[in-house]
Amino acid sequence: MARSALINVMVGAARKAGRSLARDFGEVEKLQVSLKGPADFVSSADRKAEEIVREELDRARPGYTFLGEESGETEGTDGQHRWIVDPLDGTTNFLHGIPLFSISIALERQGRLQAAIVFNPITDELFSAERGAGAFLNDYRIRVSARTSIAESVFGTAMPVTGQGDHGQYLKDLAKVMAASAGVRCCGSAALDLAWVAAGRFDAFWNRRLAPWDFAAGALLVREAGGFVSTIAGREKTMEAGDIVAGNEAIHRHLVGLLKT
Ligand code: 2AM
Ligand code: CA
Repeated sequence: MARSALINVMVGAARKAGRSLARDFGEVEKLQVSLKGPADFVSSADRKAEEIVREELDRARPGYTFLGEESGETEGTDGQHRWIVDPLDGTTNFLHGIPLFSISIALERQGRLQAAIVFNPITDELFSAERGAGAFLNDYRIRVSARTSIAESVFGTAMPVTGQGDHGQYLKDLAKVMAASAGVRCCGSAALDLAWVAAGRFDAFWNRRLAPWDFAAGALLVREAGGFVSTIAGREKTMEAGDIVAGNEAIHRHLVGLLKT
């Protein structure tokens, strides 16, 4: 597959940061993180990965605005483009030695999503999309699933944890989806969950509280794979709205209907 120069830049940044994360993940697995404790070690792995992504992107496309989970937003001189980066989505998995995490890189052009990468450096699965050019897993074109029956569908979601989100509301959502579906999976990396919707592994995904870096790349992947992305109210998804429903056309519509009521 011939990739655009832009996607090549993003892939280069994701792979370089991925090598750093994979090395650090190996240390977590071997539990050789005694000096500062695993949580400190993981946040330093996270910051290091963001620095690598930032350096690589800046070098290739100087002047673009950069929004990263670790460093916040740095306004660029370009005025047209903004990177939205989560260098380690699935931090809790990483800390626990669970090999489900990702690097998420999105590019906005004049406020619209233009290109996206979600990369799992452990499985070496690289999801990519560019506006109007489709979505890919490594070298293969991917599409959302064709299922139309909610009873046969599998859903991804991200669950709130202690001190986070509205647990009562979440349990209501979950009760509805459990009662209607073939299964609910919580993998711990929202970016990867959305990439899995794009690849047709999950039929849909929902969450009520995500930050832009958790879903920006995943949202473009789903759209370019032929799927739909909106808020729970069914409105057009914006970067500001934290809630999200993504899926193939039929299951997206069913899920919005279920969660809205
Ligand atoms: P993280 O690993 O980068 O923290 C967990 O199921 C998913 O929700 C992960 O993608 C996680 O991202 C994200 N997440 C965790 N805490 C969050 C918060 N307070 N706001 C938004 N997203 C969060
Ligand atoms: Ca995240």
